[in-house]
Amino acid sequence: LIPWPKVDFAKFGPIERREMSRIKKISGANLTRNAVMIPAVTNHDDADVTELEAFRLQLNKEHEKAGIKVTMLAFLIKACVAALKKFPEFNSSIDVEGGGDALIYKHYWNIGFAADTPNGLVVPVIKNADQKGILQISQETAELAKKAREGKLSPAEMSGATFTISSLGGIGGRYFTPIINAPEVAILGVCKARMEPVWDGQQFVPRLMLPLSLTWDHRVIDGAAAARFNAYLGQILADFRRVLL
Ligand code: CAO
Repeated sequence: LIPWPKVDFAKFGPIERREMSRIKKISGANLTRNAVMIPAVTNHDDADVTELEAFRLQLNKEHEKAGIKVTMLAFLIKACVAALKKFPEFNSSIDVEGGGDALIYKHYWNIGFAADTPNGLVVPVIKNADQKGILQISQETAELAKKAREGKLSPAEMSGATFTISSLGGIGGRYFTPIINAPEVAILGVCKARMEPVWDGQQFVPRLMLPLSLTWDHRVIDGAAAARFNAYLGQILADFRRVLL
């Protein structure tokens, strides 16, 4: 690589130097390694979450008194667990210590989720998400996100993920290309759902469409599998009864 450009910024105007947070220094090094070393590709897709969002709002009314807020993120975690079970290579890691010629399939489903904090990005983990319901996952993600913002997450609460979700849904945007959190082999980026005219075969109907961006490690996964993973995720988010099939 050619050397990084050296510029005397002060020559062009006033400047100020600020040290990066500890989290940014650590995550920066990890992100650089992951971006440079993983042959990553991103597939974009949309999921129809019209009925799911109506169900979520109904659940929120039902659980208002208990103070539980049911979130889209909780449904995404459950939908990803179902997709990871159907496509197990997405829940694997390359056996680097064993020479890199084998995959280690994990028979547990721990889902990390990116949490934005004043000091930088952290990834708390919902352990054994396959064994938990939507209400419990909603509560756990809220507690972990609060702890993250307060800088109180323990290393154990940030380790052991088998797959990560990065949701910018509460903020905005359409699609983005998340960086895989090694040694995981895929990550799902989610943006803000919006009402769109969708052709139902006869007419355009207003549907709430959720943008999904799946980044995957091409050493482990190929494009067809990624497209199938996204399509399956979309089917489940459109109708969770499909998890039972
Ligand atoms: N589409 C539309 N609206 C959405 C949505 C989506 N996909 N996801 C959430 N929302 C809405 C919710 O309905 C809620 O609206 P109300 O306040 O009106 O009820 C609002 O956004 C907040 O949602 P939420 O409470 O469910 O929280 P969240 O899931 O958006 O966020 C968390 C939780 C931890 C993911 C978030 O705080 C966060 O840190 N996001 C940033 C992650 C990040 O930085 N990723 C990038 C990593 S790469 O640098």
